[in-house]
Amino acid sequence: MNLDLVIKGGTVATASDTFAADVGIKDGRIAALAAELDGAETIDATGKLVLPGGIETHCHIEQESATGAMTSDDYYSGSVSALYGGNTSFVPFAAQHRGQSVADTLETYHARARKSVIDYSFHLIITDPSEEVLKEGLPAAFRQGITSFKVFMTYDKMIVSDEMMLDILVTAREHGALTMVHAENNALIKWMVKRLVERGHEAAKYHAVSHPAAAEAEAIHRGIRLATFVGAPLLIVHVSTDEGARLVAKARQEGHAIFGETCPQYLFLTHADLDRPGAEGAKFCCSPPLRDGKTQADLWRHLQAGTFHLWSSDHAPYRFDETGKLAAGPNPPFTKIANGMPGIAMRAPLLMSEGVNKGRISLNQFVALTATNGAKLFGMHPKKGTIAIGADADIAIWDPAAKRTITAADMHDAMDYTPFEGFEITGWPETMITRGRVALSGGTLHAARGDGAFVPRAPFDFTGYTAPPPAELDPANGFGVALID
Ligand code: DUC
Ligand code: ZN
Ligand code: ZN
Repeated sequence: MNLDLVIKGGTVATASDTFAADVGIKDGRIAALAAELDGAETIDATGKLVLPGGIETHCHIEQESATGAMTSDDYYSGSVSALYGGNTSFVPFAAQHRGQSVADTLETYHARARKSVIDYSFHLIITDPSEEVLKEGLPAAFRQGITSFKVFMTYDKMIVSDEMMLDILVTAREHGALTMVHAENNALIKWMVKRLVERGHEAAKYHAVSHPAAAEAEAIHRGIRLATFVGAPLLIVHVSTDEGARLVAKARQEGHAIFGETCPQYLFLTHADLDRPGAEGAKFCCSPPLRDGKTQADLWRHLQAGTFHLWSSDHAPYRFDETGKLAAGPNPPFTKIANGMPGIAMRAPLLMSEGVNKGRISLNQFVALTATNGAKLFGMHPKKGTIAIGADADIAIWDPAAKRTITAADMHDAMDYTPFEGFEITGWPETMITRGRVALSGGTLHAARGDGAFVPRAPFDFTGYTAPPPAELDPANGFGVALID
């Protein structure tokens, strides 16, 4: 076979196996795995790790936030930053404004995404589940390969009621889509905010106080009960508490298709960062908020135990200036600070350094959390997310021993800060290959604007989730009527 490119002498790892092999690439796909291969071009990977390229499945790119602020990263800078951080695909959000059709929403984001240097898809954020959206918009999106939807249980501009959420879950279930949820109790947060503001507590650190763990736990519990009632799969994004994680683990143990995601900020930062001098705390405002040291340890344990399927950045980049965090002035009250922080380039390196290199998780768990699980949950596997014959040649070659002190310039995004400034880490993705092309090597970008392509995705795969549908929804029971007759 005439191979176009061979990655020679590296240690290959997938979500299940680690082995020494050369990887042969032809026409953008993995064509051979063998002890010795030759090709037209070779990359020497001696001493390096050859891993599936990361798939970032939670990031906000060229998206208006809940408060109306635009993210600093567009699809070019966001995708470049993702690539530098070891990713070969990403799935940002396409956010529907109330009153907007799904078709119009998707058209807007397709136009924005054309600049991407890596492959992409979108999760649709649904804020207005009208009859038209449920009956026509979502099914049409699904036919185009958009097989995940996100809903918010908080934020006045985004929130859906429990009733609306049930409608969305049932529609998703019917069409094989996965619903994602931002789970925090809106009323509890508003009640806390009011009390804090009345007492003059408006500094950034009170953001964490206003979003207590109870708000997350209550909403996760409710979200899971709604999803399991209608037999729909549900992914709880950015879980930040032990209680929330336990709810996810319990539901899955009971056979339900309930999944969890957590993010680096909840394991590497704490609410003490919100109390940095001056307005610096604004850089660390995200929702759910940063928690405490005990929670960090709890979340590591959940990561090790398999509670979480996904490790995502929740990259939501707002600059530390009047276009972003300081839009309400140089010393904004916490109620007027855009929620979110950047991190798409640090998601995988932080986990490699502090997870794999410190012996907390295996290399195979790393691959699962950063690439394979996302590909499977979101219908991109086996084209994406693994190293196997026939898969797209989306590969990250890591130097596991490279040492870095993190600076904002390393992020290659459109931001003016990184919350991880000064972190010392070991392990760095040094060569990136996207569909067989060297997209990044030796710190130099080779990928061009528009090299990325839209990836239509398959339906959610229910295999292995055994909980029966509730009797109330079972036609054989007359939708529950038989139970009371
Ligand atoms: N939720 C997110 O998922 N990202 C940024 C802000 C938020 O509230
Ligand atoms: Zn969210
Ligand atoms: Zn997010």
